[in-house]
Amino acid sequence: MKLRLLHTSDWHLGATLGVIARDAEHRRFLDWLLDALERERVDALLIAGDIFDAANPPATAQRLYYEFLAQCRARLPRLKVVVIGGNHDSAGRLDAPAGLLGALNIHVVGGVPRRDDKSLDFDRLLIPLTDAAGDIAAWCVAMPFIRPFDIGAAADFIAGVRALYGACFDATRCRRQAGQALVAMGHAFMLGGAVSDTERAIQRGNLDALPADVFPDDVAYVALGHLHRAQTVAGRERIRYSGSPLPLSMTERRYESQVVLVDLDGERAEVRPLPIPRARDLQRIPESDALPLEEVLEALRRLPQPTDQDSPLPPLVEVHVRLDRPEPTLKAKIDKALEGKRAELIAIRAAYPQRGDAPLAVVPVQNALDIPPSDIFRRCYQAQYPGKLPPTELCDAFNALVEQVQQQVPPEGLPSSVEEQ
Ligand SMILES: [Mn+2]
Repeated sequence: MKLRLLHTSDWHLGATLGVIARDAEHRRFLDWLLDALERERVDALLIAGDIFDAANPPATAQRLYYEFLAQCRARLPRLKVVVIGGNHDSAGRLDAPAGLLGALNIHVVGGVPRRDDKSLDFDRLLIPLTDAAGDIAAWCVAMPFIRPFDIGAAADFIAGVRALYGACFDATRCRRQAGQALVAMGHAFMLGGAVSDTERAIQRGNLDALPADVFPDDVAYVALGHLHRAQTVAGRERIRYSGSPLPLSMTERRYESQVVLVDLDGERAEVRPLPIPRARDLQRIPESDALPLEEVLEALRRLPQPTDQDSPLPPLVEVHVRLDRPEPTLKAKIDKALEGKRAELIAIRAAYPQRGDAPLAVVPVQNALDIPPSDIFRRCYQAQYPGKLPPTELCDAFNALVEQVQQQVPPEGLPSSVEEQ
């Protein structure tokens, strides 16, 4: 029994970079994805969490999501879609239309589903995937992002997660027949993963990182979300992060965005990454450390002018300047050098070497709310203790607090987190 899956994750619909919305890039990705699903004759699309960038996403982001799902139904009537919630998603918001979407063969699991008696709802966690002939070729364990309150009385977080997955695998083995593959989804931080700066919630440092053996050997493929760089886990080809479809920060600008095609044949899985065309480049000028202003201006003047063949989305540019004194006309000089160029300025970062290793960020097109809370925390600490970095335990505790606040369901009508404001 053969089945083809397409694995993607971490779309972060509604994300911005500075004040620049990413909707146009997301739309291009989703159009490309629809074509790929059709061309590759995919049977099931697995979306492994962080559909949205925030728990309370803007209407434009929700429209992208629902229009994509509608297009899936219109163009690929047989395609099964499985969506799990990530740490950025509101489980409740994702689950609200689950009944309606279920009628359209779109299976959504926003939060760990439980029945009235608090037992796991396996009818929602275990999803049969059917092949072109309509026969069940695989079972998918659709486990969303697991929050501490999901694990109940388990000794620790890892033991709790292991027990949750274990219960699902046991329940699947009861339903599954010979020749049917076992597939798992998850939105989690796995031990040894390569992290970027936009993956919120490295809870309690790396203490909660999951070992790969949470997934037993009879699981043919594990479709993971959370880390934004595409990667395998613990050297195992069939436990993968697809990574996000577009770079969400400057740190991610060189990631090779991809989705993963998985061919299941009984219990064997054949994996083939499919590169995603980049809709818009992110550039740091200069690529090396910050340079003196004149050299930076020269580099900006060398940038190309727009031509007719260009894509309509000019690169997003972050400029790094080394200054030895305040430069009141810095922004004006940079704007002038960029006049008529094919570039959109998102930030100027100025470093004053004599102040030690704490560069002062000049953020002309952002407001304070776009600065990550961890940055603000570090700056406050350094204002009190000049030249010192806050200890790791203190940063972990602060990040855990931020995470708690951001995951709280906001009162009606209020934005849920700082990104929303
Ligand atoms: Mn993410």
